[in-house]
Amino acid sequence: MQAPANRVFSGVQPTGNLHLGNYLGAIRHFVGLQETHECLYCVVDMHAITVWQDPKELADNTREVTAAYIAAGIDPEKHVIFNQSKVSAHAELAWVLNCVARIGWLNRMTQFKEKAGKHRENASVGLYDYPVLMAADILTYRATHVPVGDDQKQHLELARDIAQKFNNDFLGEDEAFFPLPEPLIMGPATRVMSLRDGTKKMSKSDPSDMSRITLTDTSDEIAKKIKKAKTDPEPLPETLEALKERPEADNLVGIYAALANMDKAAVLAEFGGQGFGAFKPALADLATEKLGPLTGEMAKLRADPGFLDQVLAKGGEKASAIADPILQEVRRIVGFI
Ligand code: AQP
Repeated sequence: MQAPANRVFSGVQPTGNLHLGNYLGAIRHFVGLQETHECLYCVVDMHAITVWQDPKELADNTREVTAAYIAAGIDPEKHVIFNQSKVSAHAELAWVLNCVARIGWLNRMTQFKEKAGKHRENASVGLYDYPVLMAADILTYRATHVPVGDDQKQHLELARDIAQKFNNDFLGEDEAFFPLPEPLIMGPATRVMSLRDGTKKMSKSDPSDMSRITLTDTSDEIAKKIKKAKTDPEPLPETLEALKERPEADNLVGIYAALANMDKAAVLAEFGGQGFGAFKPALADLATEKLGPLTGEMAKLRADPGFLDQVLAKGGEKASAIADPILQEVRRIVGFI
């Protein structure tokens, strides 16, 4: 069975509060890859339920991520947009890979430690097993490239280890059924930080709505959040070295750079030496200009849930058509009759 040369897979969880980090770290890059790769973009609803979700909200949030994909510029006709639970191959391969992955490997996953926190004994088994399902998502399509934010790097390394061990265990050193998927971590905003704390990742589950810019915020809300964003009293530095010492300033400069398609050095060349009183309004204007059309288009798409459901249904069929023969081959390799 011929392996694909350029197949992209990635996903976003439908857990609400889709934010600027999800957009700049992931979704925006999904769009560009359509020119050069065959792309599958998934709404990972099975990942979402590793933490309890209200069923009605899960369905709404699934449509919200679908709308964000399309509004950002992903073409569901040329590529594949679908939700994970439509394609049973993900769950089936996850079981096989559960038997390949080692407990010691999962015990090292920092995201589980952060999310389970002090209540580890009470976390779902699914939350612990999340990275194996993620490996299955990618390998179900024998995807070669995975665009993600920086926080997913460790999970991608685990997916590569699992693919390698499957190949070695069943086929020997010289044969590779699964490609080792390459992470694509791109641009100046690979880890957008909270607007309230420059040492914490911007995240959907932060209790403070002021910590994130969401993809449904109005221009007034965006301006207010940027105005209130935590900063230090110094003017912006002139050099990247000096910027590194100042997490909140670094974060806002990174966001500006990503939105303006510049690098951070170019932003400092323009704003270095100026105070936040000048920089924050410029950032708010830029964010409104760039996010406004996306937010508007998302709202239009959200008003037509029937259309979004149709996109997901069609995408599910296309994804299954790719996954089914690969799963058939996995069954044969493993010895299932
Ligand atoms: N702050 C971020 N900066 C850059 N990229 C980010 N991503 C998430 N947060 C940032 C990237 O967005 C994609 C989808 O993420 P996800 O929804 O599947 O899961 P997540 O990483 O758990 O997202 P959140 O928002 O941080 O949710 P909670 O609050 O539940 O932990 C991924 O490519 C991710 O790297």
